[in-house]
Amino acid sequence: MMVSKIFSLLQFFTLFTITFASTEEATALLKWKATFKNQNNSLLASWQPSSDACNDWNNLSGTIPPEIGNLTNLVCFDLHINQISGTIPSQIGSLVKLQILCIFDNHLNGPIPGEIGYLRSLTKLSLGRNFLNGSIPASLGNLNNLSYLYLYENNFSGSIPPEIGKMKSLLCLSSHTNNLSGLIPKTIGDLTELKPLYLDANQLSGPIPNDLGNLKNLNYLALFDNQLSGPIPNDLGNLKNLSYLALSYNQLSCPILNDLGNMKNLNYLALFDNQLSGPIPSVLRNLKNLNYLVLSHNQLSGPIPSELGNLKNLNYLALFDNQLSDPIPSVLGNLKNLNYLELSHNQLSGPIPSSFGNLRNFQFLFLGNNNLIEEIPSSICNLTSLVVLHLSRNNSKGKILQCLGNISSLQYVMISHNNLSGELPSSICNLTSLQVLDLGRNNLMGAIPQCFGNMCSS
Ligand SMILES: *[C@@H]1O[C@H](CO)[C@@H](O)[C@H](O)[C@H]1NC(C)=O
Ligand SMILES: *[C@@H]1O[C@H](CO)[C@@H](O)[C@H](O)[C@H]1NC(C)=O
Ligand SMILES: *[C@@H]1O[C@H](CO)[C@@H](O)[C@H](O)[C@H]1NC(C)=O
Ligand SMILES: *[C@@H]1O[C@H](CO)[C@@H](O)[C@H](O)[C@H]1NC(C)=O
Ligand SMILES: *[C@@H]1O[C@H](CO)[C@@H](O)[C@H](O)[C@H]1NC(C)=O
Ligand SMILES: *[C@@H]1O[C@H](CO)[C@@H](O)[C@H](O)[C@H]1NC(C)=O
Ligand SMILES: *[C@@H]1O[C@H](CO)[C@@H](O)[C@H](O)[C@H]1NC(C)=O
Ligand SMILES: *[C@@H]1O[C@H](CO)[C@@H](O)[C@H](O)[C@H]1NC(C)=O
Ligand SMILES: *[C@@H]1O[C@H](CO)[C@@H](O)[C@H](O)[C@H]1NC(C)=O
Ligand SMILES: *[C@@H]1O[C@H](CO)[C@@H](O)[C@H](O)[C@H]1NC(C)=O
Ligand SMILES: *[C@@H]1O[C@H](CO)[C@@H](O)[C@H](O)[C@H]1NC(C)=O
Ligand SMILES: CC(=O)N[C@H]1CO[C@H](CO)[C@@H](O)[C@@H]1O
Repeated sequence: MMVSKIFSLLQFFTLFTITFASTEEATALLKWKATFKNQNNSLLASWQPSSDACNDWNNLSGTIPPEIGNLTNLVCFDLHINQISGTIPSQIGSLVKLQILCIFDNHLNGPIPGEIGYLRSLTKLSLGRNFLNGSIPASLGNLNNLSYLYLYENNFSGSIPPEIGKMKSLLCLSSHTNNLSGLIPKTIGDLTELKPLYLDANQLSGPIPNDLGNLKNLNYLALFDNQLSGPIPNDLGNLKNLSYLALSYNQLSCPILNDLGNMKNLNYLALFDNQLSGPIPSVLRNLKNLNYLVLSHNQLSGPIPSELGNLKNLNYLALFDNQLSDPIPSVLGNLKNLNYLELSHNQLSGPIPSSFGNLRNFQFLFLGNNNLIEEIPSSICNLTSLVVLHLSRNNSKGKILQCLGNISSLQYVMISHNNLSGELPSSICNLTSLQVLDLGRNNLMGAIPQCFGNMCSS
């Protein structure tokens, strides 16, 4: 009677793919279940035997008791997205058959017990989005069957242990949004199976190790929002499978290396908010899959290379706040997929290329704070999707285009601080979506069109 009762309950523990070798284990499990605070949770009642061994239970609260250590046959422990609180007991180190430990998105605090290093069968360790702290235990290096290590969005501090490089099976390492400091260990370069590597939003400092260039299978590399310094290492150019490279918000310096031109699969390149200097390398023309290119807020100088006109897939291009000079290459008008262009705060001179009239997908055009002294080309009026036209602080001359009134999508027109003259055309009244029209500091004259009523134009 008692035994059958236990088993009918155990049926519902679908997350434990274990054979209960002893009544001791079953007792431990039930004891733990009894610690859940919300016993009457309707989800508990609906637990069904499932083909998915790692079924998740939602909305459970309670703690993980030390007795968990008695479940020595446990293979899969999955309680992700619940409200489990307290610490991870060191007894977890007894679950030597555990292959999956998945408790992300709970309220766990305290450190990862060093005993985790005994779980030699682990293939997936997922602890993200909790309140865990302390340092990453060096014993993790013993987990040489581990493929997935997720530590993101916790409060881990201290440095990344070099032993991490011993986890030769690792495919994915995500430890972003913590408080990790010190150097990125060179040994990460030994994790040659690694595909994504996320260490962004920490306090990591020092150089990016050249050894990362050994990670031949890497497709995602996110190191942004740290305090990394020095050059972008040459060997990163070996990462031919990389599709995403984000090194922004650091203190990287020196010129952008030509080897980046080898990353033929790159579609996202973000190097903004660093101290990179020198020219924009023309070899970027090889990055034919590039979709997003942001180099803003650096100390880049020289012209915008006309080779960027080869990047036919480019959708988003931002080079603002550098020291770029010379005219804007008119071949940028070939970038048929361009939707966003921000070149503000440079020393660009000459005209706005009339070829921009070809960019039919253009929605956002920011060219303010340059020296674009010529007249605004009427081809701009062909940009029938344009939402933002920002040309403030230049020396553009001529009249405000009558045809601007044809761009019915316009919401923001900022052309203050220029040398525009003549009258404000009444066609502006057709811009029914207009939210901001800033024309201050020009040489405009005449009346403000009737349709503006009492609206102030500057
Ligand atoms: C489980 O382990 C604890 C110590 O961690 C022990 O006190 C207890 O007797 C064991 N057995 C059960 C069924 O909880
Ligand atoms: C749980 O449900 C039982 C009967 O349905 C009820 O007697 C008990 O008070 C409930 N407990 C809580 C904590 O709601
Ligand atoms: C989760 O539990 C809390 C109370 O413990 C309850 O207020 C909430 O509605 C539950 N959410 C879901 C999705 O069941
Ligand atoms: C590690 O994985 C291999 C291959 O899947 C397996 O044969 C071996 O038993 C695993 N080691 C442990 C400690 O589970
Ligand atoms: C971890 O957090 C606890 C509070 O949850 C705190 O008492 C402890 O000092 C923290 N440890 C470290 C290493 O920051
Ligand atoms: C992280 O730890 C620091 C110091 O121990 C504490 O001040 C901070 O509130 C913690 N942050 C989170 C998100 O737990
Ligand atoms: C980060 O860690 C440092 C010690 O390394 C500590 O002083 C600081 O409070 C922590 N910051 C946060 C936001 O947890
Ligand atoms: C790169 O990715 C392809 C498939 O996307 C894969 O076949 C190849 O092994 C990976 N590694 C290298 C070094 O090219
Ligand atoms: C603007 O579009 C019209 C019609 O679509 C075309 O004839 C004209 O050449 C275009 N002008 C420019 C400068 O692209
Ligand atoms: C723009 O609108 C004017 C009328 O204001 C019209 O004559 C002209 O053909 C339009 N131009 C384009 C390119 O649609
Ligand atoms: C506003 O648009 C209408 C219809 O598209 C057009 O007939 C009219 O000429 C336009 N007004 C101005 C001032 O361009
Ligand atoms: C008229 C005007 O404000 N021109 C500005 C255009 O932008 C350059 C660069 O920021 C300024 O030096 C000019 O004063």
